[in-house]
Amino acid sequence: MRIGITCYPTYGGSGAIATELGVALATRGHEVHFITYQHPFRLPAFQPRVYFHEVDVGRYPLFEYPPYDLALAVRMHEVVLRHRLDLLHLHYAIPHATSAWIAREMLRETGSDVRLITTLHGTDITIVGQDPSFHAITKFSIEKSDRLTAVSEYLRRETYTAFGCSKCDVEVIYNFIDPRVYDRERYPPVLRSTVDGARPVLIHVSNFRPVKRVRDIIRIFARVREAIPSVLVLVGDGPDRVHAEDEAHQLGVEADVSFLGRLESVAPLLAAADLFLLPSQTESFGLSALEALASGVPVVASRVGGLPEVIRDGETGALCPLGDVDAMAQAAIEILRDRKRWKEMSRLAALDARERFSEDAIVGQYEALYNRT
Ligand code: GMT
Repeated sequence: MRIGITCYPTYGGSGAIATELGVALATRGHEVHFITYQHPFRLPAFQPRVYFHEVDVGRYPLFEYPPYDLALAVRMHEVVLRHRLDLLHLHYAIPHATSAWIAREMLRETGSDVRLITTLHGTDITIVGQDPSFHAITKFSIEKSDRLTAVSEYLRRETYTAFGCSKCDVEVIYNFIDPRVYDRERYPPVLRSTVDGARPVLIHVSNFRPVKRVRDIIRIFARVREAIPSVLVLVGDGPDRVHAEDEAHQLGVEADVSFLGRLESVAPLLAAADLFLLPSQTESFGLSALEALASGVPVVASRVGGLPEVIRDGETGALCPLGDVDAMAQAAIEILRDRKRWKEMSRLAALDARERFSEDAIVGQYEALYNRT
């Protein structure tokens, strides 16, 4: 098949999964065309059958807000025609599903067509899509898609609740990991040699948006550190990084907190970590948690959104009430203190991630969906 994929190319779960799906589809013989404004951050430099088409919005002094949605629609229209694409797979509804609908209307004017599949990832439904400025266009655009998928049961339910979508048939296709990449045994202990090798390593990876509650991460760590000498490694960057830095300073734990910034490959770091923290306000799936579990790292998280579908409470990690820093710290201490229990959790986490979220099985589900569309 010839498949167009549009996603946010920047640091984040939806762009990561869209890119990995595209690469996996190309490995299976499909031709894949990424259409977006930047080279997706997880796209390797060269991959047979993978192409990248950059969307250029241009600049004109009249535009305070250059119309990216329209430039994207025009590029989609052009790429579909030139490369005879069978379908466009849109990751994150806004504005991708809307631009794709415009492109398809343009194609239909001249007797061509393309099928549209939209994958809902999270805040496109739970936050941005519910903003009055975007609600009507989100509902319209998802209803115009030929197929809709959501990355968790939770997100599927939220879609019906938020949009009352009588015309939508939302299918759940979970996010996935490549078990060869997220493998504890595979990497040399780089992280261990930079932090004090004997202390447990707590880790968090995200885009540091308010939804991640990064201050809570520092507060949890400060409590854990009082009970167990340990270190915290933070990977990623975003608007709330500065708040996390302030909190670390105020709580006097900054010497044991490392801010590594954005990194392309997190698997080697996860392989050296002991515990992943994800106290998010909401999380439709939590791809970073899945990557940690697959790497044998138990996850302590808030019991919100789709996280209970990914983390098995008491078996592969712990789920605590939202904002309950004390409960999360206590859960972390209990897991880290008992090495035998940690080992069992680590083993189960890697096993469960492979059994339920392996790339092969999930990419097969997308292929089956494409064939039905
Ligand atoms: O929705 C967002 O704010 C960002 C989005 C992204 O692009 O990273 O994250 C969402 O999609 C991920 C991939 O499906 C999920 O793992 C995240 O849980 C989800 N984020 C939220 O629901 C906050």
